[in-house]
Amino acid sequence: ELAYPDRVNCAAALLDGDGPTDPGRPVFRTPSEPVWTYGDLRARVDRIAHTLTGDLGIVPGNRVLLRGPTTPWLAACWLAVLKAGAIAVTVLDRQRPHELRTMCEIARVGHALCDVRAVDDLVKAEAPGLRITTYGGDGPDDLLDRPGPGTPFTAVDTAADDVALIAFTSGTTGRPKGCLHFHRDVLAIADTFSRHVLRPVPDDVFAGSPPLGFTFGLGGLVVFPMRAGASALLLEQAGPRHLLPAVAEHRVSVLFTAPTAYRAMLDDLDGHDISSLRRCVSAGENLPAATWRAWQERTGLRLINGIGATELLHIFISAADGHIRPGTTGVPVPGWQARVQDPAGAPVPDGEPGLLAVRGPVGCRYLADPRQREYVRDGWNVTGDTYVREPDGYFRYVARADDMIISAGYNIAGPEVEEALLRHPDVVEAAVVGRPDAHRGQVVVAFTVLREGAPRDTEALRAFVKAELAPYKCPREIVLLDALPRTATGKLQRFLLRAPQDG
Ligand code: 3SK
Repeated sequence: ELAYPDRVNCAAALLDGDGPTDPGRPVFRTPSEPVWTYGDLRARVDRIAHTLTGDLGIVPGNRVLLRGPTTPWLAACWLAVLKAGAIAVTVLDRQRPHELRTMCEIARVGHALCDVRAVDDLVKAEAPGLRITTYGGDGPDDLLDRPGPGTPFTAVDTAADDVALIAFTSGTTGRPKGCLHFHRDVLAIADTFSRHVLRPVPDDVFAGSPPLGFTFGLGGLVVFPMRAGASALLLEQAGPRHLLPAVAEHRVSVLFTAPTAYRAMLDDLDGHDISSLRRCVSAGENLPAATWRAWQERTGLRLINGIGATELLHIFISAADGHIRPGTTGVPVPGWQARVQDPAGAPVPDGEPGLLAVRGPVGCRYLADPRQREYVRDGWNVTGDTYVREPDGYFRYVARADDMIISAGYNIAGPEVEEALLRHPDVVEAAVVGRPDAHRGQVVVAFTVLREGAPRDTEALRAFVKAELAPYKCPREIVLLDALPRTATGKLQRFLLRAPQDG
């Protein structure tokens, strides 16, 4: 049971911990700037909080949009907004003007703090009534150049269930949904997944690819390290090519990224000293067992698989160390419960596929959106994933519920076919969808990205899959692409692949 006081401000709790962390300890590192210590961070957060509540007139409950690349300043703005009792509305710096405008409308955002390098699209969004303040520029109006009183800022006395954060999820299609999260939720993700699975220590250095506008990154790069008095390396460029040198140079010990990036890094491991790594978290998408095994063979490290959701803030099923079972996601993280149920909400027997339903310290609360009724049913959060629960309580991913393919009466899980393709040494990425077909209902079509220089022989690929899977699961067609379509958070957009291809 997690118990928080009735009144808690999560930013103050992260900044000060159970007693202030030694002010000289590092909190944020970057490839170029001097290290930020906890003392630096506290002083900078307080200065920003004074400006927010002074010059900018922000009062508790105001919604403040935050936008910019992953930098310590973005993290400091996020903490200052929360410390001032306002609500941080996090967006990705890849989001475009029309998406930003929609999110500002949904969240009724009045102010924005924006990295000066990311301001053009926000201005173009023309969100009604939005006041934008930039940071990181050099004009007198820049957020960081305003003189402050130089005194500590007393955190606003928020209730544990006051809203701290609005995080947007667009899923893989559709109008974005704003998810409300409380001050206590921010602490709960650290006190469940991070505490029990990562078990961080103050000397850990966290790093990874998810941006701070995605709660995967916010948790992994700000909340988890700070809750443990540890530090994080914040990278503006965090693609697979950048991660390995960064791990080596900054002695990163806890890494967060997606399965595709682990696969890409496998080709590039030689010449990089990654001996500092002790935990590697893979989430955001299904982790194929072949990727798990290849990573273990090459690095000796056991990937920590996890399923999380913006609706639930972070990861709720995973497994640690010796409990990891390749090919499964794991077990409910302590504090969480999970089950597999049918569309009417009745539990299905172990070993049979059904809808994943979870409940725990964080729940889905969409902001004014009727889709709330689909996601939360009888107190369970129904995530939209098809899962099987094994008899000993491990949860195995099957597919996104709306991605099951039904072909000539057979139920086919696209990820199983994708995993078979990924076992081929030339395949870097694979996505499998059902395409409408007059005779069979749907036929299986695969899209793959091949290693550079590999022969573009789709018949050989089909023969390879045929040797791996029952014939009815084999793709009728294999299409070669340079890249797969993905959302700003890196999730595959299968719906784009289902449409008939041009040419
Ligand atoms: O996969 C996701 O969507 C996710 C969302 C929030 C936090 C963590 C994860 C993996």
